[in-house]
Amino acid sequence: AVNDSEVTPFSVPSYACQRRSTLENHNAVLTDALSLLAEKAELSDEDGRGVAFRRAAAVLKALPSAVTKMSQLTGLPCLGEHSLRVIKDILENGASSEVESTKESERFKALKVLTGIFGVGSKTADRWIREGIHNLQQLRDSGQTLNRAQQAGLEHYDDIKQPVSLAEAEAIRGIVGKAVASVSSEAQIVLTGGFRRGKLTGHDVDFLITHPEEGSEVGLMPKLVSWLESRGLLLYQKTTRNSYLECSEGPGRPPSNIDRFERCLSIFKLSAGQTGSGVQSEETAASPSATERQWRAVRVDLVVSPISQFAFALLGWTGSKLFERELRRWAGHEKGMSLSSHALYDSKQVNGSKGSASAMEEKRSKLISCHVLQGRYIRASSEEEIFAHLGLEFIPPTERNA
Ligand code: DCP
Ligand code: MG
Repeated sequence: AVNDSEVTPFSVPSYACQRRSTLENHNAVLTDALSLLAEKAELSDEDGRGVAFRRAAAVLKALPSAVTKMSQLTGLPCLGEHSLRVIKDILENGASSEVESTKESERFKALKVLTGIFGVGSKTADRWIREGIHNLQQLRDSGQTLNRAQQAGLEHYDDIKQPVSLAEAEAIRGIVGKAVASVSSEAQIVLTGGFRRGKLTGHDVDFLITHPEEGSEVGLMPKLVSWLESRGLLLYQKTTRNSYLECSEGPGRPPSNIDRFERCLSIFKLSAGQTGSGVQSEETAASPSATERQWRAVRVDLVVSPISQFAFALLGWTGSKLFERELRRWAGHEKGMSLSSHALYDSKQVNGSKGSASAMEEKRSKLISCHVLQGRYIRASSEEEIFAHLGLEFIPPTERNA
């Protein structure tokens, strides 16, 4: 068998959404290296390069055993020159010089720390670095104006950087589930994101909420947030309303990839009693108050979807991010369709309704073509149906860890 794997090159389909990617990874050393380079690219506003490294890492994650020789990679998709150079370096020298020097780089370290603050993106972090701010203390001392999200992010930095455990996610699921049930007897809540894919830890907890009767989901979010806030469970929250029908998706224009659901980004206050364990902080010595503290801060995202879009929202919010990206690329490049977290749209069908309709009429006809009639918007009430429409074999959530 060892000989076989040395002479037989691996074979993997090109799109991540055609593959079953479990959490089992036989090439973690290689994929960690490529993921770090992806992260560096993303933090430097080089998204194309970032995606290339993410795709290369995903191909290696899908292999049935560890790569030991470059010849095994012959014919594999998505492995560009740069990724192959990194892999070769690691196989031959035990490490990649580019990865090692990135890890040591002051700029990379500063970008990681600063973007680790909730509410801080790579552009803000880059500006601060140019002003000489490289760490949290320098940021605090700088007198920079922080928005409400960034203030909360800085305040709860140590908690938020600690991974969220499955037990904590389930505890929060219990609390948010109770909140949902008390504001609406029929509303449904699902745990999405990494935990739905079977991960045991995450950087946050993602929930999708819907109501079996179309339209009855309207108003749920504010009630839910009030319920949680009145019990002191939210350290921070910002709700963005649904803007799906207001934006750019006019007739003749496919839905965009950014979703427009009503969404609440929050920092949850989770009591130790609710998970049956104390606060596990690495930095109890540095922050003595943490030893006394009986709660921790956890990032929680709440999303509300109308039932007609629920299957798309569930698929879109389950991830992984690369799996989602690959589904959309497959839809567009291989099927002439456009997939978003709201809908699947067949770009090949002709639409006659392009004209000088009033804004109101246009909005109404958009609503009809999206959600009521079978137009070029393809209906689906389950993830299975969406995969079928896309001509893909169904991949369950636990195998979407690309
Ligand atoms: N997502 C999205 N649009 C956004 C944010 C996220 O479509 N603006 C999707 C893709 C992600 C999923 O939702 O896979 C959840 O987002 P996370 O960033 O929480 O990713 P994960 O849950 O996969 O990772 P983690 O386990 O670190 O939380
Ligand atoms: Mg998540």
